[in-house]
Amino acid sequence: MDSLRFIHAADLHLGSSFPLAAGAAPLLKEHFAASIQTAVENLVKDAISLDVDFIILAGDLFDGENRGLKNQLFLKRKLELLSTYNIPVYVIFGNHDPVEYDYAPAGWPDHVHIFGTVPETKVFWKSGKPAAHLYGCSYETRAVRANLAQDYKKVSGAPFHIGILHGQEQRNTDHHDAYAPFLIKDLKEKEMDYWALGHIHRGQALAQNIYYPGNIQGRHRKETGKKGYLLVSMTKEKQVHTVFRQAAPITLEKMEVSITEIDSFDKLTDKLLEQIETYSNSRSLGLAVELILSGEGVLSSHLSDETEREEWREALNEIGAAEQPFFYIHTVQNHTSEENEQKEQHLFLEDVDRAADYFSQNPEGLVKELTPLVRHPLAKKLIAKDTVEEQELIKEARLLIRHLWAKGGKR
Ligand SMILES: [Mn+2]
Repeated sequence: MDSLRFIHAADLHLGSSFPLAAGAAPLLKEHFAASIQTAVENLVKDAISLDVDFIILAGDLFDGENRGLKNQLFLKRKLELLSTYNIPVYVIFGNHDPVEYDYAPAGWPDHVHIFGTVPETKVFWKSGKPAAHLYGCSYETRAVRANLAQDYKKVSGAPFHIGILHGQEQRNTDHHDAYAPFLIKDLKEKEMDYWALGHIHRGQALAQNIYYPGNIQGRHRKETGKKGYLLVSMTKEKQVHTVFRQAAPITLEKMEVSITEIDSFDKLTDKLLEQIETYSNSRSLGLAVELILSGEGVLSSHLSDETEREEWREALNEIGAAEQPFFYIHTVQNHTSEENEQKEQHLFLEDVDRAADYFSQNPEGLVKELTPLVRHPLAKKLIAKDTVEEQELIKEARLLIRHLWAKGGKR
């Protein structure tokens, strides 16, 4: 029995838009628009140069249900390159690209194996022998609430067994709207050698052989950090080893800079530029930054002025557009205060702190408070419930209230 080496990717979301790049220079906008395609090209190039056994794409290859004919033809063309190298591709579709939708069919090359909408087994052959069984299931419609994993059936006859699933771990009550929900124990019971998951955009391991690779390119402000795929190796002894590899040309980051002891905008700019330097890496075409300004000092009153803040952001982005790799500040959050402001304590602020502490220790209480809000038709357009990170929300709310309070006091 041989060892096995393959690429596990998911959530390409081809066709996705980049609203955060709306105000960027035209060339940068083009880079954002092409970034997912570039990430896919990087993945295909790597598969060839690493000479992997196969590639798994675990759902949401396309962002929209109609898939887009251009996106389909692009992906097909790129995957065709793998045929000469004998690298098959195993595909399931997820909630963004369910099978039962009237999209224009583009067709797939023969070495691209698509799983149907009931769990099925596909055989990977190597040197004339079955080398792995792959199990997968595509979404029929957008909202699949059934525990698909439960219906996967391990079939003997190959040395390796790999489950492919687009879905979400069923945790507490707050995840009752999860897609293809499962418990980690459901997956473990199947005794697969590896579970290739998709759907959650932050790469993570649920167990030593159950992984989400994360999406291939960050698109929204929450999708920060390096994005790419997992290179998975399995030894004859079924030892799993994964290495994350970057495929995304553009990285999104959240960066905090303090204004404390800084008395001019050129000094603040230098400080920020130094910080940006530390983020550059070899595959990067550019960096998209959400800037959080913190601390207290003389620049605070100017940063509170939206016009001045925007002018500074524009000046920074002119520098950023000319850099290689480029950087683009898509948002500036001002959490600064003037000197002494933060030292004033007040009963109201003490209450705010108490509430923040309470909710950070009881996040389920916050979820309960938030539910009517995120279900409101107007709010729904602005907040996607699954993108709310409770601890971060509490921190931001606390800073915002303090900031507004301090401003109001001076009027
Ligand atoms: Mn999904």
